[in-house]
Amino acid sequence: MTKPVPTSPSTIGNSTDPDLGRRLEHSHNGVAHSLPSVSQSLVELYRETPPVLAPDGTQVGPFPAGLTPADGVTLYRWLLLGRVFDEKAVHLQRQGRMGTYPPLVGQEAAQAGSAYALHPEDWLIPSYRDHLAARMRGLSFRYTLMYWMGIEEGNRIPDDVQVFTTAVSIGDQLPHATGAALATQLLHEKRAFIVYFGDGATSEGDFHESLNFAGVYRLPLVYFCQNNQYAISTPRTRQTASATIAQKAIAYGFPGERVDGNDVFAVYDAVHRALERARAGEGPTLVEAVTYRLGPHTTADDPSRYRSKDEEEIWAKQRDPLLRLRRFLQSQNLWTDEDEERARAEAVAEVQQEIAAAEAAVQEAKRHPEQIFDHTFAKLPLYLQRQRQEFLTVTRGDNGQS
Ligand SMILES: Cc1ncc(C[n+]2csc(CCOP(=O)(O)OP(=O)(O)O)c2C)c(N)n1
Ligand SMILES: [Mg+2]
Repeated sequence: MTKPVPTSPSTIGNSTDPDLGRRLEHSHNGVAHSLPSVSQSLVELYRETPPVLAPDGTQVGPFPAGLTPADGVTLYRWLLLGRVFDEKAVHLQRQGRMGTYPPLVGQEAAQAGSAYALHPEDWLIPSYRDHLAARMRGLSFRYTLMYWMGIEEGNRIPDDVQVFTTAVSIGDQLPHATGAALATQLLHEKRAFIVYFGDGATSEGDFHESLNFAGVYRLPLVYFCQNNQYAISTPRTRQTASATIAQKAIAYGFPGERVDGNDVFAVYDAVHRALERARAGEGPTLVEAVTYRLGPHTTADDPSRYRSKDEEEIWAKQRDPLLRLRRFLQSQNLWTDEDEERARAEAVAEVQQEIAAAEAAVQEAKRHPEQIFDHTFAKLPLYLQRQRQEFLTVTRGDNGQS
């Protein structure tokens, strides 16, 4: 099913470097010694997932075990829901009804293919762009909207939803995932965790500490990197000199797999196998889903300042994950224009209902900007007391005695 793909053999595995042994001998003060041999074939830890759908929707590989073309219909509905939500959320922000918002457009297949592989007992640990994945795990969009509308109720996840809170601080969620997976292991529970993060997060110390620990303790954890080519304006090529992100797993002693993140079936395949490994006690896996952020980093960003229209068009017109899956389904007579219309209308209805619920919650919460001064310190430091006073004077014209 998968083939080992050597990236740079002479630097990865000593088995592929015939000179290495000779160079290591006599390396210290002329005293002959040799290193213990590496038992694991390092190159075999790296995989590329075989594609299932070509960008034009043609099937080029077998379906992953357990999936049928009919699953494609369910998955397509999810992809469409994600896109409709995204469109509406951006409009809300543009209308001044939401502070800021990080769009997921372009990453629907990566999120849906991975979340679809989870079992009910598994946990999903998101970053801040994983609205569709979280929704698939039962987190209503109203929570995502409340969060970005600025009320903390958005991060109060219902007890029956196995999704962690939104993590905006880059990489923070990775050690959390490690800890949660360790707890599950200590409790002998049969469940897996999947943690979502971006290409930029792989430069954080948290990423390396988390992977190192998980590798040593063989934790039931899937690291799911959506490599969307950018960390705000920093392109992937400036993020790391590694040829791939998946290969970083080799350093921590567990498999890394690179998959076309816009091929929803291939993503499912890679994540499904990684979760099975985790549940079977075989340890973590790093999955790199290669995708593209079609929108801005957030609604406060202007991508035209750091990337070309030509580049965007290639991904939008030739590699759109929705178009790819829809073309496939249509070629199988599994999807019609009427299906599309109906599914879109259903998605719009759901999202509108969620927007209404979120806006009602914001009204009810009766938050005021000065409350940002209230919950960090037991006793507000003098300089913040002054800022609060100044804020109240400017915005309300009162003396701040309230
Ligand atoms: C610790 C930390 N440093 C910097 C930031 C500012 N910041 C917000 S998003 C972002 C880029 C993250 O890129 P990536 O991990 O690729 O995720 P993406 O936004 O592409 O999904 C940065 C640097 C932050 N939120 N947290
Ligand atoms: Mg990124």
